[in-house]
Amino acid sequence: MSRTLNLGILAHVDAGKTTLTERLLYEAGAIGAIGRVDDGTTLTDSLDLERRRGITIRSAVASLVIGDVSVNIIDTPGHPDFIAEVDRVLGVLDGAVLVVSAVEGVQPQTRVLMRALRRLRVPTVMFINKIDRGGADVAAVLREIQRRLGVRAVPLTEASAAGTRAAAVAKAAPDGLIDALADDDEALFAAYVADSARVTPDRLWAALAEQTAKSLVCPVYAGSAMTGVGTAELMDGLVSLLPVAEPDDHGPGAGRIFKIERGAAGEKIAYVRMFSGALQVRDRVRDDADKVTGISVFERGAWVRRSTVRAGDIGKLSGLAHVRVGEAIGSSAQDAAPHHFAPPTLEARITPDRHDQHVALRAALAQLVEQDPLINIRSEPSGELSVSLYGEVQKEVIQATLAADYGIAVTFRETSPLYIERPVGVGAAEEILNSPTNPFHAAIGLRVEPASGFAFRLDVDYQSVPLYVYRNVDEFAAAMQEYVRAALGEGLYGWQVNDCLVTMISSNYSIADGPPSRRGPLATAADFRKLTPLVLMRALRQAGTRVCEPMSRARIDAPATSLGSVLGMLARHGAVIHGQSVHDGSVSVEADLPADRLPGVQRALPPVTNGDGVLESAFAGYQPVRGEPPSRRRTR
Ligand SMILES: Nc1nc2c(ncn2[C@@H]2O[C@H](COP(=O)(O)OP(=O)(O)OP(=O)(O)O)[C@@H](O)[C@H]2O)c(=O)[nH]1
Ligand SMILES: [Mg+2]
Repeated sequence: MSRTLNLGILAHVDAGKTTLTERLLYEAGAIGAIGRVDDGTTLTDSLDLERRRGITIRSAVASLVIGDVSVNIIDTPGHPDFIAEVDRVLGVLDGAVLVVSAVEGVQPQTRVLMRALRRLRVPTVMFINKIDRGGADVAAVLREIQRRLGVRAVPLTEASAAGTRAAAVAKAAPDGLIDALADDDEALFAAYVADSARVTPDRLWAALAEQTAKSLVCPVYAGSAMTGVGTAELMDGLVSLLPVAEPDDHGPGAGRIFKIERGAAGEKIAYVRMFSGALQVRDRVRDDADKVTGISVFERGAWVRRSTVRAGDIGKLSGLAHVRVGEAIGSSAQDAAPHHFAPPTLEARITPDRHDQHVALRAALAQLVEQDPLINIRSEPSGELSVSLYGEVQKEVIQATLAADYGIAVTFRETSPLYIERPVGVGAAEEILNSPTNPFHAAIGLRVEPASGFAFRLDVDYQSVPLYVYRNVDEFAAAMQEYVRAALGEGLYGWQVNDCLVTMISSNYSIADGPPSRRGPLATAADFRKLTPLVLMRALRQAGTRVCEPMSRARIDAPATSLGSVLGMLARHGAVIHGQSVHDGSVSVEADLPADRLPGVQRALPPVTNGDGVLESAFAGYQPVRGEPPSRRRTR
C-alpha cells in the first residue's frame, strides 16, 4: 500500500492558496500546464463563480505524488464568509500548509486558522508567499509569526532580493535549528553539549519532524507560488516533516464525510476520508443508511473508479442520497463533527422573485444545507424563509448559485443580527402521566442552568427508560439530547438558546396493564420528542433568559494624526475602545462593537483617515443587548 498524506492549504483570503496548489500540482507533474487564478484556469477553482470572481468558494481536492508519497491536497477558501468549508476539512487532515503573504503578513484569518490548527494538533508548515511582489519583507513576517501567532517558527529557507522579480531562496543556515529544538528534546540537547559535531543534520531533521508532528514547532518556508521559487523546498519538507502514515486498513471501515457535491445528473457525490479499515461498493455506511453504489479514489493524481476505499485515502462515494456533510460513517459512527469556528452572526429573509417558485426555493435551499450544515434555514408558519449567514459575499454566492443551478431568482431582505439567548438562573419543570396539561403518553422532567456551551445529562432511574423503544440507556440519552437540542433552537424570545446545561431529572411512560397512574397506550419515541419542547420551555421560563448579540473585535491601523477622528467615529458606532498604541507615526486602536455595526465602520473609515486606515476584525463572542431585548417570531 502506498503512503498517503492528506494536506490542507489554509490562509487568509488572497494569500495565494490556489496559486500554490496549482504550482505544486504542476511541479509534481499532475497537470501539464499551469493555470492562473486571474485567468480562471486553475484546477481547484473549478466553479463558474470562482473563476469569474477569482476567489475560492468551496474546498476542492486534488492529488499529486511526491517520491513514494501520494498527497491529497485540499485547497480551501480564505474568505471568512466561507469558514464553514474550512471547518469540515480540519477534521480530515494529516497536516497543513498555512500560507501567509510576504507583503500583507499575518492577517486576522491567519490567526483564527493557526489557533484552530494548534487546538486540533494538526502538524503545520508555513509558507511565506509572494516574495516576488513589491513590499515583500520576509524577516518582518517571520517576526510577526513568532509574535502574533505565538508559535515557535523555524525558518528553513532564506530569501534574497525579496520584493523584486529576481527574488530567490536558499537553504537557511542550520545554527538556528538546534536552538529551536533543544528546549523540547533533552537527548538532543545533551548530545549537543557533549559533542556538537556529532549532532548530524539527519539527527536534527528527525528531531524537527518529531516536534512538527507534535505541533511544538512550525517549519517556515519562503517563496513565490507565482514564479515557483521555493516550492521545491516546500515539497521536500511536506513529505519529510509531516507525519505520513501507513494506516491499518484491516477491519470494518470508519471515516468522515467532509464535502458533498452534485454530479451532472443532480446525484449526490460524497467525499470521504477513511481513518481505518476499508469501505466497499455495496457496503452500507451505517446500519440504516443507503448502500454505496460507486467509489472513486485518487491514483497517481487522477480519479479512478475502484471497488474499495482504504484507510488513509480520500474517496468519492455515490449512492448515498441521505448523507450529510460532517457525518461520521462506518462502524464507529458517532455524532456530526464538532465545529471549530465562530457561528454565523447574521440572518436574512429570502424570497423568490417569482411567487410560484416558493416550493422550488425551499427544496433548493434544503439541498444547499446538505452541502453546508452551517447554513441554517428557518421556515415560519406563514411559509417565509430565513437563512443564517456569515456575510455579504456569502449572500451573493447563494443568490448566484440559486439562479445558475436552480433557475430561481431571489431577493434577500431584512438582514439582522443573529441573537442568542442564555439562561440567567436555574429552572426546572416536569410533566407527569395522565395530567390535563400532558397530551402525551410519556413523562419528562428537565432542569436548565447556565453553562459554557451546550451539555445534556441523564439523571433518571433506569427503570423509567422505555427500553422497548430504545435499544439501551445510551441510545435513549442520545435521542433525548437531540430532542432537547432541537427544542433549544427557539428560546423565550425566539432565538437559539446557548450556553446551558440541561439535565433530565425524571422520566416515565404509560403501559396498557400498568397501575392506574401509569395506565394508557404504550408510549412511542414521538411522545418523548413532542413533550420535550413543552417541558423545556417551562423550565426556561423559570430560569429566565437574556438576549445576547454577536460582537466583533475591530483593529484599526491609521496615521497617528487621525487618532481623534477615528476615536470619535468609533464612539458614534457604539464601539468600546480597549486599547491603543502609537508607533512610527501610526496608531492602532482596538475596539469591541456589535457585529452588525462593522460595515458602517468600514464605510466611515476612509473619510476620517484620508483613505489610509485599515480595518481588521474577528468574532468576539456574545454580550447582553442593552435596552429592550429583540424577539423573533417563533415557528412552533
Ligand atoms: N506576485 C505574486 N502574486 C501571487 C502569488 N501567489 C498568488 N498571487 C496572486 O494573488 C492573488 C490571489 O491568489 P489566489 O491563489 O487566488 O489566493 P487564494 O489564497 O487562493 O485566495 P482565496 O481562495 O480567494 O482565499 C491572485 O491574483 C494571484 O495571482 C505570488 O507568489 N506572487
Ligand atoms: Mg483560492
